[in-house]
Amino acid sequence: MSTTTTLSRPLYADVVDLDRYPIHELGSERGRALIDSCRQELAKDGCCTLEGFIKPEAVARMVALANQLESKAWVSDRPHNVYFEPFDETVEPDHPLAFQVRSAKHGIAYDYIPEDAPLRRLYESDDLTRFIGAVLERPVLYRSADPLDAFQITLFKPGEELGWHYDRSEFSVTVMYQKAEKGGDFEYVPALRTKQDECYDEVKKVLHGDRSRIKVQSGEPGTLAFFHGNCAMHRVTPVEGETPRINSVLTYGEHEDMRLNDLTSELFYGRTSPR
Ligand SMILES: O=C(O)CCC(=O)C(=O)O
Ligand SMILES: [Fe+2]
Repeated sequence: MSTTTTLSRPLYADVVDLDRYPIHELGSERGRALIDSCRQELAKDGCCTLEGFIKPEAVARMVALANQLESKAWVSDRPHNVYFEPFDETVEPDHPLAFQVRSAKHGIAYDYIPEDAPLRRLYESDDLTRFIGAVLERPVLYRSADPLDAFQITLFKPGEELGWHYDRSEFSVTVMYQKAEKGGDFEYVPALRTKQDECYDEVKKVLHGDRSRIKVQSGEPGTLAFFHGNCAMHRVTPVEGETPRINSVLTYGEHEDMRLNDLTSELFYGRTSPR
């Protein structure tokens, strides 16, 4: 009889390539090496991309699910500034506080996504939360408590895009399921602002077409990406061609009760409470 402990198979073993990304054994040598390399990439580029994190079969199931749920998606299309704050009419029109960008997307809320959906099972596992927390060097990290936004699926149909913006949350985690034929690139400018300085002149340059500090990531299907969305201004370029870009944003916070405010919830989901 074997005396070694038999570890139970994680509930998301069919979702993550655990040979390459052992998030179920973070304390092991391979687990620690994974965390180290993610931290280094994040510090160097302001973004860390883990290609092939999600297994192809799970990706295919998420694409099928997104197509199946498309009629439930909330379609939003509106102008905003990069801070998601009311336009400031007292400054010049090309000032970042007044400058208009556009975001248009199809958002499928958390409460439409079945409990057994591959990525929902992964999102709800404590192993993933622990892994994200370890990379971000957070002693405590919680999944968002928002019933609509904590985990969702977004389709960017032809012509849709996400304008330049900063996220309200400090960092973001995305998972790509399907790329557009053209466009739909994730573009970001690492550390464009700091907690102390909005760096308006630098922001203005990017808004007016300066590409010298922009990094581009096309995101192959199955990629999980981390980025500091609160300091790195970012956008999704307009989708061209027939194929929608499909992905999810996984939302975390340092407080147990993190939720969207009603205004943002209305904007992205057309409601503020679950069905
Ligand atoms: O879809 C992406 O790649 C980024 C999404 C994003 O920036 C957001 O939802 O705030
Ligand atoms: Fe964002």
